[in-house]
Amino acid sequence: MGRCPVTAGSLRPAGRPPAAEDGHELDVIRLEGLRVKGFHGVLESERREGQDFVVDVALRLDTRPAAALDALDQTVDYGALAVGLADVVRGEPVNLLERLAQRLADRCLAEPRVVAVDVRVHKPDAPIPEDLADVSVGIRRTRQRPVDAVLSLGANLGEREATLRSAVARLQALDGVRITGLSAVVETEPVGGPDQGDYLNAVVRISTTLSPFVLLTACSQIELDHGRTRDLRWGPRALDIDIITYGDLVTSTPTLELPHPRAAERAFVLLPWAGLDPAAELPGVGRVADLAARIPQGQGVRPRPDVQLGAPAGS
Ligand code: PH2
Ligand code: MG
Ligand code: MG
Repeated sequence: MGRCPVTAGSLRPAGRPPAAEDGHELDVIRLEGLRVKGFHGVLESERREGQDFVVDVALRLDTRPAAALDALDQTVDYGALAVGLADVVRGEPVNLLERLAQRLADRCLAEPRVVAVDVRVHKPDAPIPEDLADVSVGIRRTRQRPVDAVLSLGANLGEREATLRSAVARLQALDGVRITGLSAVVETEPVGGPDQGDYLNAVVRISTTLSPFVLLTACSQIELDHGRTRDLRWGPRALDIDIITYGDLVTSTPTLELPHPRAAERAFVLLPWAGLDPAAELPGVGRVADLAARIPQGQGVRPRPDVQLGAPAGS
């Protein structure tokens, strides 16, 4: 590359490279300097005229089966992958190199033998008013095992039913999120906060490869897109999406506490959740069905069988 490469993006984590199941250090297949015209960028001129993007990828995998059998179907066909990566660059324009790099990493990890990948995307002709040889973003991604997470949805302003339905559709559309269960919808009296209208509440089970923080950010964005404003704690809201559990993770940070600290007392979470998943556990607390059974007389929670959020679980 040029004289003065400037690299933005994640630093390579220190430590050992990923290993095969037997602990053998993984092998690498590199594709370098794949140059493709695309229309990505924040500037209108970049979207209109396009420019070259240059992609390097390093695929981590165990090549021993391919070596032993001398068989292409035991490894990654790098010719086919190069075409797939070029299609990503030629495809739907995005604003940021970060997002393009993520899409390229996703394409690499769609190859079943690839365990991890380093992607670097260069924009050598970036419209920058300085003599800059290159700019690039590098990311490392490792195949993630999906984790089951449970979300609580609530709305008590505006078209509550339409809002919940639209929120479910937006969750389903997120890359890295698959909805695996939808509870019945309940109408509930407000718990805490000022005098306000009743809520519609439901619980959604997902399988996700997103980290808890990325999931939280995505949920907050969906709230904002449905007119959520942050004024009063426990005040009325167009849409609230809370992460109740993320696998069996127990953690407490300034922005996220898991499991949700008040889930164990909230009838509007426990009752729909227990209906969806009678065997579910609140990590570190106990069985959801047992917690739900302790709620006296349903505590302000009424079934709303007339409100359906989508296709039933499992379909
Ligand atoms: N959410 C709150 C506070 N109070 N009450 C009901 N019934 N349903 C809710 O979703 C709810 C609440 C804070 O998020
Ligand atoms: Mg809440
Ligand atoms: Mg919330």
